[in-house]
Amino acid sequence: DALIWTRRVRGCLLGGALGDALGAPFEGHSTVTAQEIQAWIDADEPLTWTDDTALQLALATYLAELGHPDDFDEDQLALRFAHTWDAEPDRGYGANPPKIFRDVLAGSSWKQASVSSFDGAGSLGNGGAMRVAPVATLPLSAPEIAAIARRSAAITHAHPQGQDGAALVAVAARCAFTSADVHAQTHTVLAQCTDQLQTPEMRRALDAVSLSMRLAEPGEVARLTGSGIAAREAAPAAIAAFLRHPADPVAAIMFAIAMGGDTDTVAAMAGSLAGAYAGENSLPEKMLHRLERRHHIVHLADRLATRTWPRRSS
Ligand code: F2R
Ligand code: MG
Ligand code: MG
Ligand code: MG
Repeated sequence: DALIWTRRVRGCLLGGALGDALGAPFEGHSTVTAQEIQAWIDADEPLTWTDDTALQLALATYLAELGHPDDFDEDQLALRFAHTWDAEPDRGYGANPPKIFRDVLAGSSWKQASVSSFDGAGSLGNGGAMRVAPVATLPLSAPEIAAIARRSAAITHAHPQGQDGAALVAVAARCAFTSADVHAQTHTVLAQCTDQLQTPEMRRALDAVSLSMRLAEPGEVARLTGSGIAAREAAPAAIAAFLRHPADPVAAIMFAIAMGGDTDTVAAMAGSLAGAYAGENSLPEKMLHRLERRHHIVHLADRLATRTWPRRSS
């Protein structure tokens, strides 16, 4: 019902922010020990999030204000992203998005800047995927969610892999929001995701997730999926962490951080997915009380949940 829906939307936004903030100190480390992670989990310091959450909240705010999914407009979203970056440019953004945001604030089109980046290849980084989970709250079918996810990513990520990463995480989040039992439905979740992918690279990356399901160690899983800044590594790594601990966001986040690599981003996506599945009540209060702007995130989640309820079921 509507209350459960609200708890899931809160869980998604809070879980993403927690994963980002918990993973941030380890970003770029090739190995992270269980003791290092546990010490940081048990610490008392504030949990400060990065660009991943700043843009995820910007997207959630945009969707909460959207009249109807058909009104989705990349120009408006690009402007919101650009203002979000401009207000706090030191959140640890990737190399390329700020170049696009600068152009947008100067009145130029995001499209030209996005398409011409990386010598015309477009970005295949994970920035489109890391912010996309709120798209899955829209009361739409999986193909429709994937299409909006791609459009939200294209503003900064013109490369097909960058957009496929966003489609993958959004469809996985839709499964998380709607599945009754992810443990029993792992293969269904992966199949629904695969159906919405367009690049052979991302399909292969998702095959690696299937293969990795028999592995217990985060390092072993990361050797199969990768866990780096490319969307084709980070998005599947996050799905792998989520599928291991769908009902326990903190465990999914810890697994993601232990994979090493782009730890804030993989943990943010894993936290969003597990939070969407397990809901707000699965997040420990002792961690939430450390989280930056926690009450703002809850308030935003409530606005988004109201806007997106009732969901269409199929
Ligand atoms: N920027 C960071 N982290 C780097 C800071 C280092 C860290 N402090 C450390 O400890 O080492 N984090 C945030 O950025 C990532 C998301 O990036 P996004 O938004 O996708 O940016 P960008 O610039 O588009 O892509 C990221 C990098 O990927 C490589 N790349 C992308 N497309 C490429 C292409 N077509 N060819 C070659 N390389 C490509 C480039 O190196 C880009 O800079 C998240 O981790 C977020 O947390
Ligand atoms: Mg970051
Ligand atoms: Mg327009
Ligand atoms: Mg990162």
